[in-house]
Amino acid sequence: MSESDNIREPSKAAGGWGALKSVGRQLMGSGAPVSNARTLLKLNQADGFDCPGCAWGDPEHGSSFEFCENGVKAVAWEATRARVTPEFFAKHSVSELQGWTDYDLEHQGRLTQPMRYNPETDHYEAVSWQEAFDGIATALNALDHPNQAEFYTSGRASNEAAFLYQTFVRLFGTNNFPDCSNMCHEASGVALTQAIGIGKGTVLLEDFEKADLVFCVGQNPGTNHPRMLASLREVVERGAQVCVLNTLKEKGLTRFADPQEKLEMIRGGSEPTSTHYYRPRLGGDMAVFRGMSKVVLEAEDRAQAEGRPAILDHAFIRQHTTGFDAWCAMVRATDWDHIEDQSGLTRDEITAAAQLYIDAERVITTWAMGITQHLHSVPTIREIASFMFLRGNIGREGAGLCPVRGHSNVQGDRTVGINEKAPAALLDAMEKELGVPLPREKGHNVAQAIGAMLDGSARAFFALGGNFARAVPDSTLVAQALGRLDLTVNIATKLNHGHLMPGKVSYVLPCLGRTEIDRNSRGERQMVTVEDSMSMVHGSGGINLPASKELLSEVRIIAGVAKATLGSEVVDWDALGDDNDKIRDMIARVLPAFGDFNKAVRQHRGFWLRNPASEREWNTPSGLASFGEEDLRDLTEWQQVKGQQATFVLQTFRSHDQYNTTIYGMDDRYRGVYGLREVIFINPADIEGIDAEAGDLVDIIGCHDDGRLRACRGFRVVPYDIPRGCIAGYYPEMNELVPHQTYGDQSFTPTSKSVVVRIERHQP
Ligand SMILES: Nc1nc2c(c(=O)[nH]1)N[C@H]1C(S)=C(S)[C@@H](COP(=O)(O)OP(=O)(O)OC[C@H]3O[C@@H](n4cnc5c(=O)[nH]c(N)nc54)[C@H](O)[C@@H]3O)O[C@H]1N2
Ligand SMILES: Nc1nc2c(c(=O)[nH]1)N[C@H]1C(S)=C(S)[C@@H](COP(=O)(O)OP(=O)(O)OC[C@H]3O[C@@H](n4cnc5c(=O)[nH]c(N)nc54)[C@H](O)[C@@H]3O)O[C@H]1N2
Ligand SMILES: [Mo]
Repeated sequence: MSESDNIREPSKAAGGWGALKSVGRQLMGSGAPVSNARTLLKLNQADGFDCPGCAWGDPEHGSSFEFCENGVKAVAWEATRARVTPEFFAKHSVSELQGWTDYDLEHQGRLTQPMRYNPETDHYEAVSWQEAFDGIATALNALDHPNQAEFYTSGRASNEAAFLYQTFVRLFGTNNFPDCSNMCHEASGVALTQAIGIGKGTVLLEDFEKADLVFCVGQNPGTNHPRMLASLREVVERGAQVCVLNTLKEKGLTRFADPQEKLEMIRGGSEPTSTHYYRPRLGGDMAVFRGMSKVVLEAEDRAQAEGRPAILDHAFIRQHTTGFDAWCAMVRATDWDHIEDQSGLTRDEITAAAQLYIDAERVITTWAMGITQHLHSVPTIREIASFMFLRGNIGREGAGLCPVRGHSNVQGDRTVGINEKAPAALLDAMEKELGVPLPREKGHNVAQAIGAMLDGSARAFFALGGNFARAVPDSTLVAQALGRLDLTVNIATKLNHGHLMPGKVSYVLPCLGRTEIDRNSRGERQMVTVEDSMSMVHGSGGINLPASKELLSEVRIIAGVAKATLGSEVVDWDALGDDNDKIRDMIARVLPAFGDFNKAVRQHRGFWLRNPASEREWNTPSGLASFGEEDLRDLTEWQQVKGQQATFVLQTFRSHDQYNTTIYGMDDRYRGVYGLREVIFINPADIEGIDAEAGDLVDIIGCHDDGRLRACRGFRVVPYDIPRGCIAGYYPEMNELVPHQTYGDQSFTPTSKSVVVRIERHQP
């Protein structure tokens, strides 16, 4: 394919016929088009299954079916006809499979049987479930200490699976819970807990219908939360404002043609999804919010001097917050040069954005990875919260904070105890429920688990879903460390690179997916539950026949491993593994917020988990919402490594055809890239600066100074409307460049959106 085939005009709007065409292709490509079309009708329905795509909420009064192009991809991906059987593993050795791409591995289809690695033949071989459970138990019990094991969770796991898993792991004796959330919204959890006493957002989907202004910051909903576009579009249609802060001009944040709107599709029309669009530099958002707060404070001064009504919500600030004076002094002392330099926006731009805020009664701020994957993500989110406190934009209709979660149940997993530093209240309640003491010392997050694997203190890795080896920074280094462990276990639906670095003893345990019917030993259908970004908990029950007769639910697999490892004296694993209602009863005893869980979840559309901050009740040490305490930093030193020519700051993000490490296809339609993932997006002026031309191949070299050579070679230069000095490329390929030693302060999240690199001429 020539270079002009790879790089073309991007689509004019997100959604539209391009999305429908893609849906058709996905359904046909799955090998089961008809049954998958039927499957889609049950997506996000009260009696169907929760979309495994993202964690955006479902509308309260949604009667028509709710899905999006990328939800379809997620479903077709799981409901494929292709199978990875024992014969497949007999044919391909692990060393051979290591050379395959992520795309090729996952396109082999669904895993069908439990497999054990045979180091003598270098092949995975089929085993019975009981052999697998016993083998894992023996290896776990042979460790010198439970803390030598790392228990990873990916955010697709249901509440029931996650709760049972943390019960098992804590009884086994460790709090080592590295979690995909550590690489994702951890900073939101940390910062919001400090600011408002709960690590979750405070808005409901209905609030978007009432907001006068939505700030949409550092996220790309057109690809990653497509159903959110409908909400943004509705805000704009109502005459309210959507102000985007994004380093790139993302298609979905400009226009959206809703494939579910028949007339619009026929007319080929589309509607705007934003009214204002500003492009800060990577990591510049704290400066933007600081600048906007400065404008608001100055406007308040003028209003006071002129005897006009106040702009600040003084009553809210007085009654509900602490730290206002100190924070104000800091904001006033920050000068405009510093703000402009750090934000990459001009004072005029920031003033115009702040004026929108001053003019709006009800404001929502949403954000995702563009905010959370930086060194200073926690202070940035504190700054966002402080800005919102100024006019009391929290805990009332149409206003609030909305971190838009990634994996469909990543928020729920945390709620039910996947937490390496679980609150004492949860551990107390678990001890009361189980009647035995549990470990209290903090466990490992992802960064610490990687450290323990690299220094040899970790000996076992167990994954409830996900693709740890590819999702983490320095992925090759970490994959090699996985291969040195005594035990690796992966519960998974599809084969990925994380399974191909087997430890001495290694198992791959295939599980049912969310779209599949799960029956217990009495033949009763089981459902699971999930929690979305708006803290709504709902049920999810599959409708397709399982991909293989051998598959077990995640819950039953966890129960099997737990029983073999710990015995059944404290917990009747067989009973819990066989009846999700029993797990839910246990969750409700440990976490009273779930109320009469089994009853509530069977109501139409589930129920809302109470969020005190959304009712202006602050579970912070002071009992008040807390203004930020950090001053604006100077990113320059961090972002420019001294003595190195032409350094750039790289963000690693998602293309339109991927789900994290799962690559559905090679196109990124909204950005005009086709058939290729090895690209870098770069400002045309910077292309000249590195003496290259559009379409050239270049090498991108990491600048982190620890003696390790980090390189992505032969990437194609794509001119793009992106601030100078900032470049962008795709994760997971570029995880080779992300150093595992640099992570966010307090969040420990890899700095995947600010990787310092230089660009060199390609050396074949
Ligand atoms: N189809 C699909 N859906 C998904 C996923 C998927 O891979 N595919 N992943 C799921 C998961 S786990 C997650 S966490 C979410 C991720 O959802 P997003 O956060 O939307 O994910 P990214 O692709 O990383 O996009 C980051 C966005 O932030 C912008 N950005 C980057 N750095 C900065 C910055 O410093 N400032 C500002 N203002 N903007 C910045 C980028 O230009 C980009 O638009 O999506 C979830 N949904
Ligand atoms: N450089 C860089 N790195 C990043 C990011 C980034 O933006 N840039 N984003 C980070 C983020 S936000 C996240 S959330 C992580 C994601 O990290 P992970 O959650 O670990 O990765 P996924 O790619 O979502 O996992 C895909 C695998 O999950 C398994 N799977 C799918 N469905 C199921 C199921 O129902 N049950 C089970 N048991 N397994 C299933 C399949 O085997 C599939 O191969 O990556 C992080 N890494
Ligand atoms: Mo995520």
